[in-house]
Amino acid sequence: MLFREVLLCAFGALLAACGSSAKTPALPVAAAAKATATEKRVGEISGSLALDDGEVHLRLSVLAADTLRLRLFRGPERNIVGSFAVDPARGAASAPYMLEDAPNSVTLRTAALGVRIDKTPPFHVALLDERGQVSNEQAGPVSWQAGGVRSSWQLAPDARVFGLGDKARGLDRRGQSFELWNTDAYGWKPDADPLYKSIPFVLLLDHGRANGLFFDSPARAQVDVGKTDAQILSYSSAVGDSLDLYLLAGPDPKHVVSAFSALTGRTPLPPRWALGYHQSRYSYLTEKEARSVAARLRSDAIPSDALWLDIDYQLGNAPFTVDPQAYPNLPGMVGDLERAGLRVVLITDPHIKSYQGQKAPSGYAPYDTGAAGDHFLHDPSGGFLEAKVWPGASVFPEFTLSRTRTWWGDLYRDFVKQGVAGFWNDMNEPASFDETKTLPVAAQHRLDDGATLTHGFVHNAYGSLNAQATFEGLSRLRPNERPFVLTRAAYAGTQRFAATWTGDNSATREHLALTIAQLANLGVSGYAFAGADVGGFVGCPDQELLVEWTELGALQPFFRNHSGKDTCRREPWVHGPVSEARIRKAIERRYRLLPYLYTVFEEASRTGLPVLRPLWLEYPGDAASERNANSYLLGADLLVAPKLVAGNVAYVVQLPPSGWYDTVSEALIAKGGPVSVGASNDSVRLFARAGAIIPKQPLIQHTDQAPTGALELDLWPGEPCTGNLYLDDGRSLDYQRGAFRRVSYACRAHDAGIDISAQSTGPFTTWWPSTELVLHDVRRAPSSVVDGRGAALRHDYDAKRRRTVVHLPGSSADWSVRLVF
Ligand code: MIG
Repeated sequence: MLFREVLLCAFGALLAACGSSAKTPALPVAAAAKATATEKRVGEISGSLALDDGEVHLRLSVLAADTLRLRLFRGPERNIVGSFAVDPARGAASAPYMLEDAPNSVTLRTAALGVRIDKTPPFHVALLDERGQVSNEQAGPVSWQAGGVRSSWQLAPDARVFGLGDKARGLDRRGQSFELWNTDAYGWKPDADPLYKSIPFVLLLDHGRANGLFFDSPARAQVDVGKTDAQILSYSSAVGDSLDLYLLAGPDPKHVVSAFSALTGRTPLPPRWALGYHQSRYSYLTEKEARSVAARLRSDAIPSDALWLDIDYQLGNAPFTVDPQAYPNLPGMVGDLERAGLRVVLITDPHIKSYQGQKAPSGYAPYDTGAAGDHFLHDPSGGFLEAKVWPGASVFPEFTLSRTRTWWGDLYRDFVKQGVAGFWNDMNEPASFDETKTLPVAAQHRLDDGATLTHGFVHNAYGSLNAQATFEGLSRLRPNERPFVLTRAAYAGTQRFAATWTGDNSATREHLALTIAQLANLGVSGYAFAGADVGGFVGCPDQELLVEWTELGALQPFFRNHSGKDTCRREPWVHGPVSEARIRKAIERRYRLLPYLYTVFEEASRTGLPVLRPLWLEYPGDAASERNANSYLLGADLLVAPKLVAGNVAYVVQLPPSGWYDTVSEALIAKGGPVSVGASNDSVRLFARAGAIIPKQPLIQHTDQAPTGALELDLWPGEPCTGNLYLDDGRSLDYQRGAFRRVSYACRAHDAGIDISAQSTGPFTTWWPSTELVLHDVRRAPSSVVDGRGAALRHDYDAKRRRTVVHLPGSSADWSVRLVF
């Protein structure tokens, strides 16, 4: 649907046009494969390599040097199912490749990976790495079972498997089997499955070398990661008789992540306010209550950017309505809160209250216009399919139709006019109160081209299409603003449209710890903007858990305190001033780090590297990092190591094998490894990469406030010594037309001292009146500190903390400094 088959370099043009790229390594000379009249043939059909045996057909296409698409299907080639995941914006790509046609096999290789396929059925496939060596191969032929397909791959003895979105149970997926079937999993336990999202992508990491497999189908499927047979990873889907598999190149795991996110799209740069602290609850029942929470956030000086309204602001829980008794002046409240620097985010579930073919008595546009425009999913009789959800009997938008997505997006017009800043797409698995918790699998969804697909096939993409409709609607309604959408259900590629969270978790330590594995795996599965309900949705966090969850949540990409109905309150102040002070401090730490965090988000939007990174992504091949589910990296330069267990106790952190600074003691741990963190009044210890230059800002209460004071640069000595800062207006799309500034920092030690420099590109105006350069681990006071023109700079040396602070006057982002000792 969204995907066009790419045109490849024609074989004839291979050596001339395609093979001329300087990047193409010398490969065995290709002999163009020739189609024969026999039953089995090797040839090129519309740009793909094709193998057919009358019953089973194989198609291989090169999408990029690091991305091959392998399709196997039975019967005639049908074109109905495009991809619900692949980013259409990536365009029709191609890459140079070489083909070797041997008597029994055909080998296709790009600069980054390849495949060798047996010419005889069942067309055994081996995956080759950039050197042409087998990196993985099918563990058996693709098999066709009752209306479905099964594909199995070998698992090397030491291979670890990551990805699959936010599936629970831990970091490494090996030894587990997962069901891909988006489900409303209220109160899910740490070993629960399935959950709300299905991202059929796995990254295999074997002794530091990685490759990736993406099984592109939204149908219900099972991914068995060495559970049934320790040496086999299998994907089996019970619906759909074709396999659509993307092979992604390593060998660096970052490369796999980047290739997968190039294919399915990157998390766009969020509006800056969305990186702030979000306060939510199911529900702030009245306008009075919502206003008083907002007022308290400000009067208690809790930095915050958004207040969320859950389903009780609506009339009878019907999406796009407002209960005039509960919220007599929602637009007024939105305006008042915005003036106080708090955005309002509203929930808008996908189900639409049904009036069973009648006009809603007092008019309910979502139903009336949806029914008139035939925008709801049909039941077999041709009427609208109904299921019970929060508003009672409800109908479900046909998000598979582009005209319905447009209609849906337009439903946001009034809220957008009133200044509502963001929207929350909950319940979009889709959830229903039916026994199956969703819609009948036999229901037929309509597609733009007139074809239909069963709900059983489309199911896992429904929430993604809902998020897409919302995102695209907001983009039309506020053309030059970055939309903010939160979705609960997701499929591969949903990161292009929305942030996400892990649904109805619980207020337990186990759930707190699990946020790391979940968000890390979501990150490598394309999802950079993700979080978990701070405090846990179900149950009641005690004072210690709420404080410590806030301390950790403040260092995760999406940071929202949210709680279930009838659970105890968990706004920052509920446990009294001592715990509120710690919560405030945790939130303040995030706000001071916003320049760094925003820079990491910008990197994610460009490269697909996640904001929250498992240690192995930066340190592949380090066995301890591959196992470490208790710490993670925020960007490449900060390592977040929470205590996790209850009690004010010491704990051990396993640092990856490079130099790290404990940012509290400022001690250097030169080679990484285990390090003990003593008991303290802070459950999270931050370590900085030796060689990092980390930008920070003075405290603000919300992101519309310009920081007053110096830009602070924390310099932790080491090699290589680098840092980045990205700036723009934080809200518009002007940065796509050049309105940004990117600063690169570097430092270099030499015999006499150290040189530090900042170089920027782009016109965006800096906000700071001066820069404060904080050099850590400086053993004695410098004898001189001068700028690039040789003028002396003011500096202070703190012998006790071994710090030198250099003051650079002015707002410039380009300078150099020399310290001589
Ligand atoms: O069936 O809107 O996960 O965050 O507060 C419950 C009410 C529906 C589930 C979401 C939760 C939200 C709640 N929703």
